[in-house]
Amino acid sequence: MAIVGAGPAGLLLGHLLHRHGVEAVILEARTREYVEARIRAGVLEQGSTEVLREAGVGERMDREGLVHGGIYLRFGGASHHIPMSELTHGRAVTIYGQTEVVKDLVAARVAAGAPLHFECRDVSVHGLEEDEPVVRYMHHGNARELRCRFIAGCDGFHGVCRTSIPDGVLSAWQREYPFGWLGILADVPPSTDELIYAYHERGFALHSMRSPTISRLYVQVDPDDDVANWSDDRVWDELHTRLESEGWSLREGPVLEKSITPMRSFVAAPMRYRSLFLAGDAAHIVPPTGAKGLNLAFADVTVLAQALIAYFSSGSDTGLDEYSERCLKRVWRAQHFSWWMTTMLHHDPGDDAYGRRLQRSQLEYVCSSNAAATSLSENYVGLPLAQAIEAELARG
Ligand code: RFL
Ligand code: PHB
Repeated sequence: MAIVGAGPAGLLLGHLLHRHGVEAVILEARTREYVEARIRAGVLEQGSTEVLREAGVGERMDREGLVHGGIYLRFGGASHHIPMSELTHGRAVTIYGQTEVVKDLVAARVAAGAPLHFECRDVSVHGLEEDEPVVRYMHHGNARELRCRFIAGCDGFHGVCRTSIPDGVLSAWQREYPFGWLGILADVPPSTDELIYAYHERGFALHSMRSPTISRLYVQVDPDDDVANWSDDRVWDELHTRLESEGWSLREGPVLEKSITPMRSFVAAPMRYRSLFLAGDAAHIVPPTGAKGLNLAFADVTVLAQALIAYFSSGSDTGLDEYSERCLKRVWRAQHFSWWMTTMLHHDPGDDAYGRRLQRSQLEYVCSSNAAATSLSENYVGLPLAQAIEAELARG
């Protein structure tokens, strides 16, 4: 196998395959330091934690991760708790940074002595219609060629794999949102025990965290805005205003990182073209409001690893043939949930007063109806991954 990209998808796929004796080479464009420091997701669904634990890479996550059984929705100056664990038979999410997941997976691969090459330049994929496709790349000034049975395109939204598929094969669906998120990492203990998602007339805000001493906070901004326009003081002012609630206050601290992310929804299907499989952000993107991107990447590669292991051990290609369809069911559920959370919680500058009243009504409904809160909760904590796959397999 050739795996393009050492993000969460490529690294977990490589790890799962290695444990079952399937050889793979992982090729990554960036340096190890860059990949390990890239601040992104923070919320792991229970299914994702189970996959990491079962694969023997959950030890630090179990020690350092923060298990959360709920979230707060904050609007109209009041906070409403959604008791997700109570509503989902005890399921929960774990707060553990993507940086940490990536560090753990890189360390496991290095310890196993399995091939993982950083700083690969000019990666290109060829012969996708053949049974022996080829990946060409430059490594430390040398031209290299890797022949393999399959290629896994785990190279993210801007990677080369998806765009190497011939025109006319893929269908794509997408939506751009008229806002982005400005995120900060702050050296200050979180001012909350669980995440706060805030709806405010000035725009959305989120109080998340990385550890008992590090907070992660976001404010909705214009997608074309420049971080240079956002002094630390201005960010804190907005956070105070948007997160405000009676009897609660926000602790400030030194800002360690600050960046703006645009928001989009995107799906390309099918997720396979002959000898090439797409997984994670290479095939689909969700706005981060539902905390689903990393979890979807893990779900994809869990399904793909099972199918590849079956293929290499018994020659069965049923799992490979069904890969795309199986993943897309979960992908579209996450697409809808992420879109729904995003449109419920953000201030759309193009929306009118009527639209804002609908948002308020929806928020009040979610916070007052057990049925509506349960729907949010089961989507947020995620479908049990192993169970969902077993059920699919049993269904044939
Ligand atoms: P990645 O992480 O983008 O990794 C792709 C890797 O491929 C490399 N690459 C190449 N390598 C070789 N040759 C090429 N030509 C290459 N082109 C690219 C890249 O350098 C990179 O190392 O994709 P992957 O593995 O599919 O993982 C997806 C996740 O990273 C992403 O979905 C999440 O971060 C999304 N996300 C969240 N997901 C969650 O589940 N929960 C969250 O709480 C959450 N919060 C977030 C997020 C994403 C955010 N941003 C910045 C978009 C919060 C934010 C702010
Ligand atoms: C994060 O901690 O970075 C985070 C948490 C929840 C989200 C998105 C991002 O919905």
